[in-house]
Amino acid sequence: MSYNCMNILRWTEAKLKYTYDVSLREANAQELHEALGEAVMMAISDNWNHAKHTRMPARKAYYISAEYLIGRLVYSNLYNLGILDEMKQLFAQRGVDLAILEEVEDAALGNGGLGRLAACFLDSAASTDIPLSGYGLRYRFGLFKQSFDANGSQKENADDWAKFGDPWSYRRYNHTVKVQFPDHTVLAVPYDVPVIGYGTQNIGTLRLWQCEAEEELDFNAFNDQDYLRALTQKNKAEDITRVLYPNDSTWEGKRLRIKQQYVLSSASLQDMLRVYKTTHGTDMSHFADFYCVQLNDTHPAMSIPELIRLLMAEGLDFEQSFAVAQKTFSYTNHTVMGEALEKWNLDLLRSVVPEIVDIILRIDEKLKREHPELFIVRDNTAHMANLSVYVGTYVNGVAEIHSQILKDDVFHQWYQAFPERFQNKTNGVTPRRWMGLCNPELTQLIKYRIGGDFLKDLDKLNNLKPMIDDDLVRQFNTVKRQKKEQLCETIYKREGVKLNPDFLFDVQVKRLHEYKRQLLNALSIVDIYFRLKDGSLQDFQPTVYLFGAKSAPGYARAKAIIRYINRIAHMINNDPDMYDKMKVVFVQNYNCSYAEEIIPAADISEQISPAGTEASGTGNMKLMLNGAVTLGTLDGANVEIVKEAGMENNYIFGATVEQINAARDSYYARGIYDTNPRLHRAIDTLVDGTVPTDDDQRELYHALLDGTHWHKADHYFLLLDYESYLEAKLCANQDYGDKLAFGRKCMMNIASGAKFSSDRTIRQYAEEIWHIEPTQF
Ligand code: 26Q
Repeated sequence: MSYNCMNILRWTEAKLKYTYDVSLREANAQELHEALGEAVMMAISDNWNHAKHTRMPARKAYYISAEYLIGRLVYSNLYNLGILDEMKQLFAQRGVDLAILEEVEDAALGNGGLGRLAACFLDSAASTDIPLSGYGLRYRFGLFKQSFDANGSQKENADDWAKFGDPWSYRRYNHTVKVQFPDHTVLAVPYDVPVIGYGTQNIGTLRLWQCEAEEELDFNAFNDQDYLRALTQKNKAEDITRVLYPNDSTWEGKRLRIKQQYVLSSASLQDMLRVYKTTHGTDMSHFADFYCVQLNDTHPAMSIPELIRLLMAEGLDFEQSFAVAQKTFSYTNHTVMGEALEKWNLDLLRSVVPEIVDIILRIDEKLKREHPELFIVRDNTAHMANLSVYVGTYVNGVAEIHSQILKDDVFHQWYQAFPERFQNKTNGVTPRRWMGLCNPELTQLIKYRIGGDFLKDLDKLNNLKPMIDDDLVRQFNTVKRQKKEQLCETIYKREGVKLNPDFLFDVQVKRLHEYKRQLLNALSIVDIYFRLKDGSLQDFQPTVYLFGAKSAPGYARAKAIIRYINRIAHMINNDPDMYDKMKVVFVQNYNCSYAEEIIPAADISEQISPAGTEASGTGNMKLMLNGAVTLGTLDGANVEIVKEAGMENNYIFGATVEQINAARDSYYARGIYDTNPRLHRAIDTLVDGTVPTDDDQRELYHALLDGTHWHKADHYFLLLDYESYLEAKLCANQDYGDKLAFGRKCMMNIASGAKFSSDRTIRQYAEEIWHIEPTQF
């Protein structure tokens, strides 16, 4: 069946008429979004129902994740249905520009990489007919909206993403489940979001739980006191899914966070058990033959004791339940940094989920009987990663180097006990959103050369390699220039900064964190600036340095780095000597939709974490696929990117994991500062008044050079890598002078990007972890 665009248009018009009494032309963005969304939901309903109710495959996989960073759905849904262009045309014929929907909020139910990965996986599973459903939480407020004040400081605003309605989900009250806490019971109400595959009839489901109070407000039955108590209960329930925690990579042991995690775990498993019973009866011992669950980090790890609890309530004993759980779950780790691994104080945990604690203790006893050298509970603390390795079939890292570090380091003892459990699944990104949708110009160019639909089979990109000649490179450069012009327009509109699309675009977009070393990038820019001013740097290709990043609201150092970069930008952008040489811009509210505009315009992709800290990175893949060269360390997926695309087509610098480990104890940051006058001068701008300074910037300065009571100086080795970074950065800048040679490197990256499709990743999960096959409906 193909979709009838005229019908969708008519339904949209009808909905606008009866709900808002407006015509297509009169409708504002929100009204149009709701009406068009509803019309598309009608159009897909047959296929969606069909996909849900057709005979169950032998085994289905479920992805449980506390985050899904799905972004704006309207364009990607039309795109995956194959009707975006036709719908644009139909609307245009009626005087409506579908670009008006760019005003619609992103659904940012995630922080960064981990949440976006979950969204890419669902897209890939649907597009390759792999039977995978998602479970998550429907936060009322997604990741905060960011703006900068006159000081250059980050300000956070609530992201009430569904305040104008959410046409992309159906509330399924009939599948509501109850979740028990010692002092109250809450309802978890599911909202189902269709996951529309590309080039297939298949439509998957993302089921998001929203917490509500159990008792309906009955105005007649209540006296004043009961009424107020009922309202308190209502708030208490709704509080649980009110807000997404805005931390990324740092762990915070908050009570409400336990509740969120338990609701996600319990509601999802109750839902699976309900369906199991309707199809397979009451003998629960075969549960794992039909269900397997992937845990997206340890955020949903309470699912493990919760399944055991539910199975025991159905009559299985502990050992039987344990065996089923072990066959059901696998766990993906997304970080090597100790401070990010979840560990809960047992008393706190017991006060919120007492039965879960009892089961964790039983699991821990069993473990210690079998392996006295290992532990889940130690010092009255439950280590959720250890629980997930023990009661799971497989554990995987998200890039080769990361998976190796898990075996050598983070889970070394576990690896010795259970070597067969450890796997790697290198991350990927969906080429539909990250090429087709965000870069139709490049997609068109590639399609013209290699024919067929490479977005369904990214391996076809390899066919480009022998075709990369001057002609193709020129066409690529023309596309890149177009994407820069488009981005310049957006940035002028949103940030008020005029950029020149003839400049080199050097881009670092990702969450703000010390380990990602945005400060290293900034210091190098200051150094280059001074060198341009004093004339010691010649032949410099004019460059835009672009940053996009949100900081966790309570992360003072990260916020100081944002402020510092904004102040640097202000100084440089207002220096007339720099007009034809460089611009620095830190865009506000970097999110999925902004990424879709920035990434296609980038020439250089900054991936500069110290080796051994970034688990994978996925922005690096998106930038590669859009023809940016990587300026990066041998960390995360960068290692595999340059293995595919060639060292000679990228700019690799800095210490390797081994060198970093060797430097760890002997390293003396101040020694480098004292002997490198240029770096010295750049670092001094944190405190010497070159740009407005403040206490937090001074603290950054001391953290770099003197350390603190818990960290040695320069914990993330900025000074260690500085010279080699600057050299690589200037080399890339020089190379940009030869547009054909540089464009060829970019094209080599695109042509080598096949591995980084999440279609490949999800196929490997299906084959090597879940042991399931694609199923046509
Ligand atoms: C935990 C407890 C309390 C509050 C917040 C959190 C929390 C939330 C989100 C901890 C971590 C995250 C997100 C982590 C994340 O995004 N990791 C990234 O995952 C990507 C996908 O695998 C990798 O590519 C990145 O390297 C990794 O940093």
